Amino acid sequence: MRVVIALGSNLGRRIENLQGAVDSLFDAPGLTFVAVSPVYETDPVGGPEQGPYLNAVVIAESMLDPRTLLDRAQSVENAFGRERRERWGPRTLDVDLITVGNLMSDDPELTLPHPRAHERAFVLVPWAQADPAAVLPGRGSVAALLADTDQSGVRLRTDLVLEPPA
Ligand code: A4P
Ligand code: MG
Repeated sequence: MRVVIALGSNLGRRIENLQGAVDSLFDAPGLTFVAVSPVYETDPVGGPEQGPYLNAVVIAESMLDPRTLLDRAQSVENAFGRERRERWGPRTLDVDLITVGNLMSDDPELTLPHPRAHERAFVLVPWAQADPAAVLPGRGSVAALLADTDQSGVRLRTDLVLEPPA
């Protein structure tokens, strides 16, 4: 199944946190790298006053079950010093599962597709760059969703590049 993973960081050495996430996600067996998006500097959405984020999207193929993928995402967050203080608050690293194949789930522990992905330019813009034909199950093509989304808070950082996993 195709797996779409969103990465975000607005604390610490942001680009190093994102690169570390790319590397560690693929450290263990079960995930095969497909693509990584460009890096975007994005205005924070929701939550308290906080600094700008770097956001990117990674695409993989996997036969792991979704809970195993969530466990891996959360252990990568924890490895980068993520502290859960307040919802939508600043973080060294956020690793969210955006889609896992065409799976649909309304479990609060793992909602698929990610319940806010369809309206978030900081997810849709990098995703469309990594996979121009991308479709968000239940919502339609990412390109069409983007046409209805304000992208003014999302700026390409041509000076920053994420490498494929080491
Ligand atoms: N959870 C449920 N579904 C999922 C999923 N598909 N992927 C549960 C990952 N986790 C999922 O997440 C809270 C709980 O969501 C987890 O325990 C998991 O079981 P969290 O990472 O602990 O907390 P959070 O990230 O603060 O909450 P949430 O609701 O995931 O926040 P969002 O909606 O992801 O927003 N602005 C910019 N510019 N860039 C950003 O990256 N990120 C956020 C976080 C807010 N504003 C932002 C950005
Ligand atoms: Mg999260």
